[in-house]
Amino acid sequence: ILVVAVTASCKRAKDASPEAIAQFQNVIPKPDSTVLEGKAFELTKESAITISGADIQPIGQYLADMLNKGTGFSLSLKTSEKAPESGIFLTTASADTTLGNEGYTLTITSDLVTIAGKPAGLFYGLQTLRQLLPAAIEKAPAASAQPAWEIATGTIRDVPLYSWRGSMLDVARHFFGMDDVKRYIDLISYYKMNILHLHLSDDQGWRIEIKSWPNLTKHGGSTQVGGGKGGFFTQEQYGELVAYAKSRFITIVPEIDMPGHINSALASYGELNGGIQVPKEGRIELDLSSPDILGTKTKPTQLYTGREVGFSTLRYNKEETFKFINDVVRELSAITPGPYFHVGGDEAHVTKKEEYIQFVNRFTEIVKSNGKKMVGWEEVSQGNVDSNVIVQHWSKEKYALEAVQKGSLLIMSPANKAYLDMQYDSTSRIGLHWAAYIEVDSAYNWDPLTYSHGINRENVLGVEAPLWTETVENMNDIEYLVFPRLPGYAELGWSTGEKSWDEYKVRLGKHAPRFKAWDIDYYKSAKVPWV
Ligand code: TNX
Repeated sequence: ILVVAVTASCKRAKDASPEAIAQFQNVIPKPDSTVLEGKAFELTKESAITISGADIQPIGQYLADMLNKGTGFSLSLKTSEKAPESGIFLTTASADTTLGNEGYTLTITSDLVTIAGKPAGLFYGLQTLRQLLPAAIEKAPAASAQPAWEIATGTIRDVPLYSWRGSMLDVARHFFGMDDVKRYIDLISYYKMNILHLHLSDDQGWRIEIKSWPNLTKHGGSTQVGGGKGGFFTQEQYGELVAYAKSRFITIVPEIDMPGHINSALASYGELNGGIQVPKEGRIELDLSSPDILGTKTKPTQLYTGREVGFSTLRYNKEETFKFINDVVRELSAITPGPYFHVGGDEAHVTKKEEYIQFVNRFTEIVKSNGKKMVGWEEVSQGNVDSNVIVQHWSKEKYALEAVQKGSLLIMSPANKAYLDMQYDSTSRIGLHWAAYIEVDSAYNWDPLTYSHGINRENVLGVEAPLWTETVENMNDIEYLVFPRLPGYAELGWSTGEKSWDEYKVRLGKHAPRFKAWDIDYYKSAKVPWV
């Protein structure tokens, strides 16, 4: 007995370093409850990762890959339903029935780190664990790799506030390829977002292959704002993005913007044209000898490379148009495992109001008959929307209220708070400012619940921060506008309880070493105390 006691006392855990304790306080989004104990857990090359069952093997492997990359270790996976004595344990068996699908508990003792929850919860728990480690974990190790990585002991219990925590990437105004979209997925997943809304079509470009209407990408995808070469995803590539997102518990929401914002389709198939004039500045004059536009029955429009909105519309009085819509929704739905299909519906300024409403009603039927739940920008609330439709609020309160009265759930994306393409201030090198200048504090200082009047908690599905890309040409541009605002949107979507910019900005400032480790070209706002 004496020997046991001596052994135990020798093993008594040492205290955590001030750095490890600080990491515990700096998690974004802020966890629901955090209890710091302050001893030290050490991750070494001997640490094993144990998973409770084969069903969560990919999550275990994601964790192993992340840790091995950062530490230079070769940690491997074991499977056991029973908690091991040491190392890291991921388990889907949790006594806490209030965690839901996305909640988790993270318990760190000096010997063992345990994450418990459903698969999505485990994934979010390991993102938290990642933030408890030093920022150096995010980079391949230097030659002088450290032998032990410390985490402070304590307990975190965490459940998200909203089920829709998203960002939108506009790949239509400028096209972004596979690597960029994957990086975007990685970046948003780090902050526990679960939705990537891809804006796949607009006046300037059509970015997803539709096999029954091949000219959409062949011709309609051939340019972009400013006249660059554009591009598109094949259906196979799109499937790869969907799978990549899924492995990070992100659902892709595809958007085909209709009946406006549609010039790239009208340029590809003239019979769809509702009779428009393409703005002179930015249009590519028609080359009638081009094989791309031969074979179309009606004269197509010119391709458009400018930045104006609201000038195009599908032709309403023709069944061919609805065949087109159904073909697009059918093909894209078939390669989209997620439950949603976004039909756009915004800024259809040249569509007659009665026709607009009929379009929305037809979209509702078509999307439903293809097995998806319809999402639309707020203007769609003028149609026969109901609880089967999700409405994305971006500008006018009356539309948000109309949607709520009709029973639709809202996604909150108010342009003057949540638009990632808005400039920070008048000196920002890219971005627009029609809705507002959005400094990092302003991006954080609003409440999705009280932003619009007359809206209750049960009406709000969540928060989404869209990045429109008229002025965004490459990944550096994306990163400059998205960081450091995105972690704030993630926190508004995830964290319960009072929010204070003064408290948040300190945590945000402490993420600078992580941004640097990922080579993110972030905006160094003077409002944030960067470390
Ligand atoms: C408005 S917001 C748009 C987009 C533009 C954006 C630029 C919305 C639903 N439509 O077409 O890209 O402003 O900020």
